[in-house]
Amino acid sequence: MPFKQNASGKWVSNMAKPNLHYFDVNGRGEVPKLVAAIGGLELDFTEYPFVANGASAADKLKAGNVESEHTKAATAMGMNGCGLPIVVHGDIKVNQSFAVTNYFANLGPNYPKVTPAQRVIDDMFLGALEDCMGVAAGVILSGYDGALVPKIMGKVLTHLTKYLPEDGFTHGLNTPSIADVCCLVLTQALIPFNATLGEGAAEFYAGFPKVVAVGERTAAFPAVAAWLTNEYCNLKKPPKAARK
Ligand SMILES: N[C@@H](CCC(=O)N[C@@H](CS)C(=O)NCC(=O)O)C(=O)O
Repeated sequence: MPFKQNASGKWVSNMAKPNLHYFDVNGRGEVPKLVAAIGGLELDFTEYPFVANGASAADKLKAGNVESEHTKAATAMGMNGCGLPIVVHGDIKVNQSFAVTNYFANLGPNYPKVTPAQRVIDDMFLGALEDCMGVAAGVILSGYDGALVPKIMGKVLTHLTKYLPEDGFTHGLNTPSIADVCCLVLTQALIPFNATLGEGAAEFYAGFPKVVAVGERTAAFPAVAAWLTNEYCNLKKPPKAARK
């Protein structure tokens, strides 16, 4: 049995660390990494140079197949055609960032226990992040109009603000959860959000103080603050090839 439940009902795995396959930039891989850091779940990392042929499934189909390190690796592990993140853990091999994020939340010994009401809010934040990701990544990868980024982000952050507290984390727990991690990524990630908001980023974010504050509190949480200095944390980094 690769999993058993500990005394507090948390599922514990007796397999080696999950191996997270992702690019050398922030993107759909950073939320699962932050969630693992909060939960104290150790990961192995396989990192690929950032190469993509579009932001959405439709854009990728239109652009045609791309052969790169990550597509070759995906094919070699029986995951042909799957975008990253991919996680390999014993016999488990899955893609899709939502699945990977929730898997790490479930496995992390220190990840907070959330109620169904808190969990559905966390999932909503993941969906909101995905809506912004699709548009902002499309500006970088598929030639979308950059003016769409403040529009979608304005709409999404206005909505998310309704769920955010004046102090502390979204669910009032003493540990951040996925919703708080999404606030951090939406406000502090270089690729694609700050890069596509460009010079207007500071002025834009000033309009969403609650989201910024939750992001800042999440960044200051000790396990997150430590993770932000890890070599595999790409939250604020350009692709490796563009680093000095
Ligand atoms: N719905 C998928 C989308 C995955 C996806 O498009 N990932 C991007 C990086 S964030 C990617 O791997 N692009 C290159 C490719 O699809 O080959 C998810 O949420 O994981």
